[in-house]
Formats: sequence, structure tokens, C-alpha cells
Amino acid sequence: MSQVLRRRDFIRLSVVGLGVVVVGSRAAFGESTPTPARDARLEITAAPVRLIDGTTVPMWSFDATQPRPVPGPVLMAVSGERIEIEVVNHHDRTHAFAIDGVVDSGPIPPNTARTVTFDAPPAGTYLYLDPLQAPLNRLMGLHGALIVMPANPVTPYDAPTPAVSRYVADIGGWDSTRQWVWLFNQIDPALCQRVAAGATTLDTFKPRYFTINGASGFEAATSPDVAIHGHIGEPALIRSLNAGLAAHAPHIHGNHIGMLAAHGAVCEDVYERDTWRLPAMARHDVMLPFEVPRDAHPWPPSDDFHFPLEYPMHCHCEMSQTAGGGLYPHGAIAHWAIEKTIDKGLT
Ligand SMILES: [Cu+2]
Repeated sequence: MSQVLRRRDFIRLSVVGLGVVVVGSRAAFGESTPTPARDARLEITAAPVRLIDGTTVPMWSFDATQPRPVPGPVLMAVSGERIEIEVVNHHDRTHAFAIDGVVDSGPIPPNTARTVTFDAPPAGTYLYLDPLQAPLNRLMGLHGALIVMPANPVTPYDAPTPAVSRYVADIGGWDSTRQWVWLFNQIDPALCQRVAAGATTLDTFKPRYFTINGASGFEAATSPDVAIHGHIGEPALIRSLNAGLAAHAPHIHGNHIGMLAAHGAVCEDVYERDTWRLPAMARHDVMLPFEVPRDAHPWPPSDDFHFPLEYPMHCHCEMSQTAGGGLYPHGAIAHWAIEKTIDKGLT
């Protein structure tokens, strides 16, 4: 399977009434087109997934036509919008489609299809998955992100708390075209082999690959759907999710993020932090403010900064550092950059 960089998860969108209009992203990062959820079609198949070191692992996919078959496509909707997703099961096992607390297709036998119909839940970040044989079918790759936008995206939410509204105002407002999905997962090749061969129990879980949007290590850090960029004063929303079984702790350099929603609930208080816990099945929205880094040199801020100002994100969990014999395998890492602010000026 091709390892070409995938661009579809870099989302540029504007919301007009209840219609979502997807517009082109920055030329330097190419085009991205999240899939409208309202009439999406997901086709479940077995899919060999090629990992960063050339290992190929048998996994299952909601859309194996993507450059990376796992995770499934990013689906997008506007809150309250009527959604009809057709789920076609081409695989030789029974599967299902569910979003916790929102919809559950029930079993979809091999070589059958089912259309799930529901109203988009409140604006926020959701994980869709195959809930059968939990957590096996999800760990085999049957998971993806659903983004629900508010009709009026001043903040990412229909009903922001006063703290979230104040935080977004304090950082200069949010351009709703600036949002990235970071969907974390862990892959245990031995488990994938066992389940593909018919195992129906977890037994052991020893992940060796730690992925963001299906990519790990250098591929993740350089992938346009993972790497965040922009200018001072252009905050970026990171919709972080964990479809795996092990906890992550994304840790970001350069700016502190503001956590806006945790486990789907809009936060009553917004804390600035450099690390956030992302346990299995978590879905946390954090805002990267794109403020002048407080340790930037020379000070005071000026156009003399050596742009771009580039920073890493890496995981602070031991598991993704010490797997594979402690040789620091290709892990869950990312990259973000503050570009030179030509038209706005720093001073
Ligand atoms: Cu660090």
C-alpha cells in the first residue's frame, strides 16, 4: 500500500447555514477533503497495512482505497444535520458501526450492507468504530473520527462554556478552517496476525507501532495531515483521539495548549498545559494558540526571529518510548511550525 503523504485530514471548511463547504487548504500543504458524513459510504474489507519499517500487518479497514487504510476517513457534519451512512461489509466476518451514545448499527453479516441514520450529535469530536469483539475489531483498524461543527463556529461548540468563550476571545478568536485531527493508535503486529487467523480473544497486547492518523515516526512528523503550521495569532484546534488500548500523553513544545473539551464535554475551566493525558478511547479537543513562544529569542518579538519557528510534539508515555526493546521505535511524534508573519507583522 502506498505510503504517500495523505492530505485529507487537513481540514479547511466554512459553514454556511447547515451546509458545509470545503475549501482548499494552503497551497504548500495541498488539498484536503474530509468526507461529508451525511451520505458517506464505508466499505469494510481486510487490508494489508504497511508500517514505517516495511513490516506489513493484516488489518481491517473502513476504506482501503485511502493511501493509509487505517484509520477510516474523517467524517464531518454540522450538529443536528441528518446523516445516512451506508456501511457495506465485504469481509468474511460480521462487523458493525457505532458511535458511543449516538448510534449503533447492530451486527452487519458478511456480504451485507446496512444504512445507519441519525441526527448529528452536538458539535464536538467523536470516534466511530466497530464495537464487536471489543476491543479487537477496533484494534484491527476499524475506527475513525467524526467531526461535528456548530452552525455558528465562533468556538468549536454549539454551547461553549463561559471559560471556553473567554479563552477563544483571549487568543484572538478562532478561524474554524484551522483544525487538525490527531487520531492516535497502537499496533501489535502479533495480535493482528492472531486475529486475522481467527483468534477472538485479546490474550496479550504488546504494541510496537504508535501511530497518528495511521503514520508513525518521521512519516507522522512530516505528514501534512499531522504537521500543523500557521502564523502568530492563528490558533489551531487539535482534535486528539485515542482508538487504541494504551494511554498516550501528547506533549508539545513552544506553546501551551488550552484544553477545550475532554471526553466530549466542553470544559468548565480551561487550563493551559504542555501535556495532556489521552487514555484509550479518549477524545480531547485542545487549542494551540500560536502565540509568541515565551522563550523565543531574541526578545522582544520581532521579525528577526529565525522563521519558521519549529517545534515537536512527542508522547510522554513510557510505552511508546521503550517498546521494541527500548530502542526508541518510530513513535507517536508530530511537528508544528510558526511561519514568518509577513502581512501581519510581529511588532
Ligand atoms: Cu519534550
